[in-house]
Amino acid sequence: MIKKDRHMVKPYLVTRSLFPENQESPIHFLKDSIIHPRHFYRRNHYPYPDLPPKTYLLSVEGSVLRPLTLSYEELCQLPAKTIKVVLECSGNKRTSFHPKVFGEQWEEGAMNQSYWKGVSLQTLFTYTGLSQRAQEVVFVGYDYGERKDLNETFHFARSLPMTKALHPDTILAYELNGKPIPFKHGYPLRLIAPQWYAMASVKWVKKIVVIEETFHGPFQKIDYVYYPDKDSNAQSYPVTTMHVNSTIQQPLDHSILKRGTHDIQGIAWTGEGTIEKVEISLDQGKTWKSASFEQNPTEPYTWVSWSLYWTANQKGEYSIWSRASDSMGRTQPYEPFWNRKGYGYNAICKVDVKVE
Ligand SMILES: Nc1nc2c(c(=O)[nH]1)N[C@H]1C(S)=C(S)[C@@H](COP(=O)(O)O)O[C@H]1N2
Ligand SMILES: [Mo]
Repeated sequence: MIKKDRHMVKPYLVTRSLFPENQESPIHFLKDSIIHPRHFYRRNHYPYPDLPPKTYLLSVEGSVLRPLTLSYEELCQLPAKTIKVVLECSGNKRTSFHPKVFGEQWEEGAMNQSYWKGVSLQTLFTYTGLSQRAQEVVFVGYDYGERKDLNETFHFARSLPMTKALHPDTILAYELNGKPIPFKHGYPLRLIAPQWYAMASVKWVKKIVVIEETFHGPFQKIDYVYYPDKDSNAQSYPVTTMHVNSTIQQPLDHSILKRGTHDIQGIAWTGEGTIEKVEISLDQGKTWKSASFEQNPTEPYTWVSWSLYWTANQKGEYSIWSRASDSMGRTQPYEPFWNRKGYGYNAICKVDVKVE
């Protein structure tokens, strides 16, 4: 036993900033389909909030017929569902943009896949009713702080349009992988909005407000907006669903391999539809070979693990490219869609190796 422990090496998170805490998963080493919360990336705009766990009450207010306050225990009594969901930060892979973009320099590990259990908002709204003029639902987090650009204090808050809020798989979650949500990931209650980039999945939900207009909070109207132009806000539009994407987990970028057969492995995911195909190229995209899936790729909201054997008999340098396509007919592009805040990077994934 002692011998085994001495040889065991654990992965740790990779730190981007400590205050507020922003750390990513060493995604290359995380091959399980469910990632332990210990390896769950952390993305925060503000210091962690203080919570009053004993007296916690969620309020559902605004443009509803019967406003409601609910305790954690009461919420846990309502009909619930469990869904397996990929959460990906919209800044994931930001460091790959050229020219470089300001912001947390995430590599490929600002993402996670886990089981979340909770109550559909749709179910919650059957208790409150909705006014006919209801347009969006705002989720306000307990965390707050000053924004550098506005000299003003805000809570982290985001809205969803009614259609997304009422989708049966948009849930107010209270469990992560069968246990109460760990504090850093949103205890006691967290919104889970599958298919959208993870800024939509508000942690530490304090209140839910139904509004009759569009929400103008800074995390909606300034951040999490695609600005295609470097110097102006022309043609900007909000960040919503995840782009079709893939990451090569093995071999590692710039690693040195022996001659022989290697198992190229990775994951692929998308924000609409499901993954249909992952292709690998070893000749800069001239020819592509289909990788095989390790599980049924038609499960919604999840990533699929894929692999392909590759035999390298000759010494030399190789570039391994992966390209995923989804059932909506979308394929990872050769060139990323550059935007000023660096969201939604999904160009073909490339890993260079040397065979000796
Ligand atoms: N209340 C609150 N919710 C939040 C955030 C936040 O800073 N505060 N960050 C968002 C962003 S941008 C991401 S990517 C995910 C990160 O979730 P995690 O820290 O559990 O990985 O939470 C989202 N929800
Ligand atoms: Mo994010």
